[in-house]
Amino acid sequence: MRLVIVCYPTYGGSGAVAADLAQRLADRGHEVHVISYEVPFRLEVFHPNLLFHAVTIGDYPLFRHPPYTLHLTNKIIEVCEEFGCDIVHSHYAIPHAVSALLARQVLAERGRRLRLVTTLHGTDITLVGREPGYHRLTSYAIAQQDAITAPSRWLAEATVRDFAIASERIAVIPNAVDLERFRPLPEAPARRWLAPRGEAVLVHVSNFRPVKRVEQVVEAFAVLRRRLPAVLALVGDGPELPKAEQLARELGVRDDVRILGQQRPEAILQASDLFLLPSIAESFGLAALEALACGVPVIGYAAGGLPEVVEDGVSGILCPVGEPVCLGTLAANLLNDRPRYQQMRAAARARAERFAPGPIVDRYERLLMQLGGTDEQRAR
Ligand code: GMT
Repeated sequence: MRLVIVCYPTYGGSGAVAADLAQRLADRGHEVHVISYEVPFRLEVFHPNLLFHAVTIGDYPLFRHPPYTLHLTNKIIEVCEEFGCDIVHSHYAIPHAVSALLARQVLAERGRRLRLVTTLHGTDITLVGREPGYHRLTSYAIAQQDAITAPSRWLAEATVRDFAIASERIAVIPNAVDLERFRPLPEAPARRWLAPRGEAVLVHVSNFRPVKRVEQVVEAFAVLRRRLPAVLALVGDGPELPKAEQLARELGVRDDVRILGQQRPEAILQASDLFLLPSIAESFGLAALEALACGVPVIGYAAGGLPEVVEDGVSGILCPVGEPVCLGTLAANLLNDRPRYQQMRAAARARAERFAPGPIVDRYERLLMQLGGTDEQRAR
């Protein structure tokens, strides 16, 4: 296959999933062209069979907001024509699915037939996609795709409900985790640095947007901190981080919070005891899956697609939504019960092994191959 993958490059699940899939399809011999405005944070640029194409944005003074969607569309057309690609796989519907649709129309006029796939990731449906300013066009663009995927049944159902897409049109393909990169590491070097006095290490990894409810990470940590010596590692960066820091000060736990910025999450996860993820709704929770793969149980809310990843009471604990006291209390109880905690660590890794990349990439590959090629090839 020769295909284009369009994604966001920024620190976040959709870019990570897209970059990982691009590399694994390239490893299987497919020619993959990744398009974004920067190199996605998890993409190795010099990967065999994989090329990265940057969308360059003009700065004509008439435009207060440069029209990224048009630049992206033009880039998709250019790459498909130059390299003979006939499939565009968009990650995150807005605006990628719209650009891909427009590119398909333009290329049809020039005698090239494009097939389109969109993987919905979460807020493209649950927050942004529902906004009146986007809703009609997003609905239309999703409906026009040749195939649609979502990482959880929960997100597929939300799309059926809010975007009137027939449920049989959405394939649920979960996120995968690299089980080599994300694995338990006893005596992880970061532990002594984070917790020199042997404190418990709690961790949260995200892009610190409002949907992550980072203030509840801090509230839960403050509850737990009253029960046992502990530190909280915050990995990543984003608009809510200053608020989290301020709240830590107000709750008297700032000295126990390590603000680490963006870095390779596995080094910190391997040094951690529990992962906190109190999001309003994760469509899946790739960060939680990466924690499980490192043997770190997840403490979060029974909301969104998280219960499809974390089994309550087995590989983590899921509290009722919006109850940080429950998160902190149950996390402290768990850490104080060593046999139960050790059992949960083993269950966390075992759970993550159900999301090994091989079979998940097989599913994407099959779906893409069924769409691509000539009508005659597909009929065989
Ligand atoms: O929808 C988003 O917020 C964007 C996306 C990202 O780029 O961070 O995150 C989503 O996609 C991930 C990969 O499929 C999922 O694991 C995350 O749960 C999901 N985030 C949300 O639904 C909030």
